[in-house]
Amino acid sequence: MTSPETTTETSAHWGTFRVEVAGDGETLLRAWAHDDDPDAAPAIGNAVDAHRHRSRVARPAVRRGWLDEGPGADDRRGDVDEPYVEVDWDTALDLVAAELRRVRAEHGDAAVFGGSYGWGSAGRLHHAQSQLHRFLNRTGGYTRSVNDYSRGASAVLLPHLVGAPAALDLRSRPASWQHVAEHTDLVVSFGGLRRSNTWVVPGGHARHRGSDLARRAAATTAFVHLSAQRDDAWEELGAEWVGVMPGTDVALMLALVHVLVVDGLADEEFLRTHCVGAERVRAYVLGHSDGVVRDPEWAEAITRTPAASIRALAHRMAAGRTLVNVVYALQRGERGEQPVWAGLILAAFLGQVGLPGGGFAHGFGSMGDYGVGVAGTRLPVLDQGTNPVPDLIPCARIADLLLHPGADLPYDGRVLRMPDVRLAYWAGGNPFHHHQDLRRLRTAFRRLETFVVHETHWTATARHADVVLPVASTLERDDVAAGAGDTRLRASKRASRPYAEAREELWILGRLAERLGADHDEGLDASGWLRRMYEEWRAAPSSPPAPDFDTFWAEGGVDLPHEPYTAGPGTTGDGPGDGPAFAAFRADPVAHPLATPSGRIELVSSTIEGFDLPDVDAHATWREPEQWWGAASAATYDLHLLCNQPSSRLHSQQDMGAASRATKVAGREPVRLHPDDATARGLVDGDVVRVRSERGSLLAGVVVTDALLPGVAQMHTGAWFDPSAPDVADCVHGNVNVLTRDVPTSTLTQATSGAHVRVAIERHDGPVPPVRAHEPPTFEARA
Ligand SMILES: Nc1nc2c(c(=O)[nH]1)N[C@H]1C(S)=C(S)[C@@H](COP(=O)(O)OP(=O)(O)OC[C@H]3O[C@@H](n4cnc5c(=O)[nH]c(N)nc54)[C@H](O)[C@@H]3O)O[C@H]1N2
Ligand SMILES: Nc1nc2c(c(=O)[nH]1)N[C@H]1C(S)=C(S)[C@@H](COP(=O)(O)OP(=O)(O)OC[C@H]3O[C@@H](n4cnc5c(=O)[nH]c(N)nc54)[C@H](O)[C@@H]3O)O[C@H]1N2
Ligand SMILES: [Mo]
Repeated sequence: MTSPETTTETSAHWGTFRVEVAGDGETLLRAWAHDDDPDAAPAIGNAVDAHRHRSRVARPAVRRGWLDEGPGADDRRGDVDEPYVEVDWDTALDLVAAELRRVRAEHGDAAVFGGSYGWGSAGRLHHAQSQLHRFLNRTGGYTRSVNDYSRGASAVLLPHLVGAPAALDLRSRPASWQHVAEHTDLVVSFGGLRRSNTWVVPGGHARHRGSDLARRAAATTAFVHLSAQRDDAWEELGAEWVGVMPGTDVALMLALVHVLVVDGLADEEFLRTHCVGAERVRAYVLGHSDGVVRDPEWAEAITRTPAASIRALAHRMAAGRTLVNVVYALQRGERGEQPVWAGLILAAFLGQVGLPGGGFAHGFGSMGDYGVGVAGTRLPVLDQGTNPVPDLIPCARIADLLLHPGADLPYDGRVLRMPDVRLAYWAGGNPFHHHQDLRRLRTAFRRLETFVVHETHWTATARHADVVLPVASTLERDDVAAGAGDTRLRASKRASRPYAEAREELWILGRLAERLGADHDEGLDASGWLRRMYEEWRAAPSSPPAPDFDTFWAEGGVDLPHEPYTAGPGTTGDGPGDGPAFAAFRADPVAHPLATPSGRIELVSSTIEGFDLPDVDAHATWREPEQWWGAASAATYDLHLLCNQPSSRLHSQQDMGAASRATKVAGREPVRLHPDDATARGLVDGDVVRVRSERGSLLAGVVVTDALLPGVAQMHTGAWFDPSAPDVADCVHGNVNVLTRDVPTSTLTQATSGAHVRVAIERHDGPVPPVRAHEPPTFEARA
């Protein structure tokens, strides 16, 4: 007899939702929004298909070539036809343990790369990277990675310009939406204010309140968004669109500064008392240093934004309380730190940094926890221990690391020596989704001796691994979940038994540690760990009053104290939401200096100037991106392709689900084109096209729309890599990262530049190969 269906609450990066599981304890019947969530994400619609999809990893699997011939560089890694052999857990764990022992003994602990960048799943205990790092730390350490793909360039730049504490405020304690509603006349956003992006918060989000707060702000505040896409801002904001070509915002910002300077609108007093370097910036925009006047006419030629619009915008910005917002995407390009720097310079010339609702923001429209306030508490954590290995790379330099062991890498004024990595261990990320130039990445991974991957699904990354270990999904395990700025710490309860032989990472790494003579799980299973983490959190002085674990679990969560506003010492009293560092600094820059060499905002950074880098100057400057150089290349690759975040999924996660599939065109990732560009190529809606860059090619399905500027095309990231018909295209499903260039933002920041790439688009005539991205590999008997 089967028991009746059960309903459970679960947490994902795209929010809390409910699922119903059939009496077999296995079949997911449906998934739907939580009543508590006023703006639930469509990605919930992927859960049912993803749960028992044929692409789930069922059993530990070992790549045939590696199993038969042992560890070593291998060009078969990642081949669609490369078979896997399923083995039992003991065999798989023995193989991985022996290989870790061998690599550490022969090549040292730095030969193990465990950076393992990626989003994995929500949940404080089963967070895949935390689990992996803890395990690797306890067994000798590993080469790690720092920063992220999200805002890797800003993370390095901003501490130089405003000091680390204020940079942290810009990241997590910015002006809130309420603040904007109360104080701000005009929000000028470089990059769209995309509602879809705010459905996502790392770690989870009990209630998506941002959209309601934004709607309320729209009643009192005007919004302008500068983007190559008209529909890049959430409709209810009523934002005015100003078109700008991708990658050119710095020119536009410099021209705005130019207008402020020549029309006497700059806040000279603020620049004198709170900033350093205004004189040099002024000389630069006026062309005193090199004869190039950065006025609106100069900018129009680069940005295609009419000079008159630029002039009018500058005057509007100076007329009231203005917040300059730069979305993350802008710094995911060549010299990606420059638009962030120029945006801050623009805000400084307006003189409103530190005033409620004025100044500079970096994240509205990028992430759901931005501007919704902060949780007045820390969250439960799994102790990762310490890593005895000092070696590191910025995460977006993964291919360089594998291709150039021993080479030097300039980074943030230092030189990193890249270690000789032999084994990479990945849990909770999908580099064959997130990294650029997948052909190059594949070459890099083929040089490894061993690649171990934990996955729920047979992603492209799993398909490149030598050993794949199946992991239980969020729906298949108990956890506690919350994101930064969350309003509730939730019990995220197991809804279904794990698929086939999938196991929790806690168990997998616990058994591996035993084989290596170490202790990972301290004898506790998940329920023991959850109790311990929760009770340690509850006992901490900074934690709110909370019931004991059993009560918390039975009640399904505990509400967290929430500060919609943040106030710091020495705030102006003008409003409660002053970012703590900036408000205090504004009120008294001598008593509350920023943590920069000058104590002020460094429009010119003497530190960065001292690094003497070939591609970064002492202040933000405009230089034409390298990939635009060369008339031949510009003529061949005549469209700018924007590669931005998908609306109906998180990155590549659950791409096989119904919500994601519903967005596909001709079964492939859509590419959007302006009608002029479509007509010039004889394309109509639904056509299959080949999109080519100097790095690779893909097939995509055409959507014609006048929401784009002519000359600009757009695709979302996250379609699963499908290299099954290489004679037709490098990816027949539409993963944009076969097109993007694996060049760093700069020698200062070494972050990803994948947000845009120049491409050619043409109709694909001839047979259209089937999409095989979501098929598992072929399995063979061990023999
Ligand atoms: N061209 C271009 N590229 C980009 C971007 C762009 O704008 N343009 N954006 C970049 C950005 S900002 C980011 S953050 C990255 C995102 O890159 P990733 O974070 O790598 O992408 P995800 O698809 O979220 O990958 C997470 C993987 O973890 C797996 N997973 C889920 N739960 C678990 C678990 O419990 N255990 C284990 N072991 N695995 C689990 C999922 O199946 C999935 O394959 O992409 C970057 N790439
Ligand atoms: N639904 C959903 N939400 C997500 C994610 C997801 O995968 N799905 N991913 C999350 C993650 S990890 C991150 S880091 C954030 C990323 O947040 P963002 O980086 O803000 O997101 P994107 O969608 O990549 O880019 C936002 C918009 O910026 C515009 N843009 C791109 N380049 C330029 C430029 O050079 N100039 C101007 N003016 N505009 C430009 C594009 O038109 C694009 O639509 O999103 C998060 N939110
Ligand atoms: Mo990200």
